[in-house]
Amino acid sequence: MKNRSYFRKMTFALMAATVFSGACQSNTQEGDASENQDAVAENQDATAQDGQYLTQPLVSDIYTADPSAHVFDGKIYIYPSHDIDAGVQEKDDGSHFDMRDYHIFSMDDPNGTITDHGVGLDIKDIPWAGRQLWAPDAAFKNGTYYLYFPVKDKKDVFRIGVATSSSPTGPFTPQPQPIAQSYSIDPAVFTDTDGTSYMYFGGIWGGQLQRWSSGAYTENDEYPADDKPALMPKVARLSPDMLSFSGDVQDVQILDKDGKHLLAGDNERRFFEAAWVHQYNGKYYFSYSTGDTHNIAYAIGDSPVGPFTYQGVLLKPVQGWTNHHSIVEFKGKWYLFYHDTQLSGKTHLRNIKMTELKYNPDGTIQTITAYNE
Ligand code: FUB
Repeated sequence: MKNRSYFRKMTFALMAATVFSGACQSNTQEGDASENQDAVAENQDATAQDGQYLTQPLVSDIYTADPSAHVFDGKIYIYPSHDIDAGVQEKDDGSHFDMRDYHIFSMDDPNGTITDHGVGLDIKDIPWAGRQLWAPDAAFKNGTYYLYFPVKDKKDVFRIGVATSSSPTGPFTPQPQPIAQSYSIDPAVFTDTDGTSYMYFGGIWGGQLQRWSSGAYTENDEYPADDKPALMPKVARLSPDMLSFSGDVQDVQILDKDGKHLLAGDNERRFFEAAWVHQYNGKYYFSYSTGDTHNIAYAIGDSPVGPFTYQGVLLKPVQGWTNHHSIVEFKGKWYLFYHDTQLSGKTHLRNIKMTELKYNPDGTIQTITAYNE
């Protein structure tokens, strides 16, 4: 499965992990800022010499990943996964990503400090949840904040749930059941200029999307042949109360410049997981991870439900197996949030980061190289 070895920088990773373990004691609301800053500063010393990393971790007292960033009320809020070492053996189905809660973070300014608001949702409070609380997203509508999350149910099938709060930092109260007709992982919610909200979701391999090809769940993995269209991410319109789908689940079509579907064997470009949608200059940008080829790629369309035409890579592979991002505008600049494994050197113990994202005059995105092997 791993065509990029995450052990390749083990010496460096061990050095970073040593720094991390010294900073690991604080896991409380607001954290211990001075301890955090010391750990990050030491990491910066360790990395500045060879310029291996474009940016430094935003959080260094817990492991964080899959950052979904939003601007609510003039502040940046970040909704990441909270990686833990649960002692589960690494497997291709991602069982070792055995996360159990979400911390929520905020920043007043991209160059300022980051605040940990503590646990916003815990798996033990989700009545239908089994295991593996994966990449979440958030939205705001009609005075309520919504946290969308994928988790395996008690039959070990990924579903997507929603929880609500009157505050962007929670605590969030989950609905008693998963969203009807939802499945697989990595929900991302985009609200269009007309106020309509859409959820994008799906992920292959450990994300189980390949088990829904017939429309119903099957334990068998059913992948298309390499010369057939790749499995497509999904999109559904959300109901006005943001708690259910108001229309059918549809495929998100990602086409090449000749209007043909990307093929299942086109691992460098086809969808794997981690969908995100944003709007720029009237166009809709659908970005995603190519998984086993580790890129964040993007495609552009004229409608929030596609089709989208593939454009290229916006973030090259980072250290670690997974690559997962979000894109947000704040005070006239655009930012990419992403993660890598700088602090731990381990696939399932990641740390979130951010950097500025820039567009070319034609609307294409300048490719970011955040890690030099
Ligand atoms: O964090 C668990 C999973 O790893 C996410 O859901 C995927 O997008 C990948 O980042």
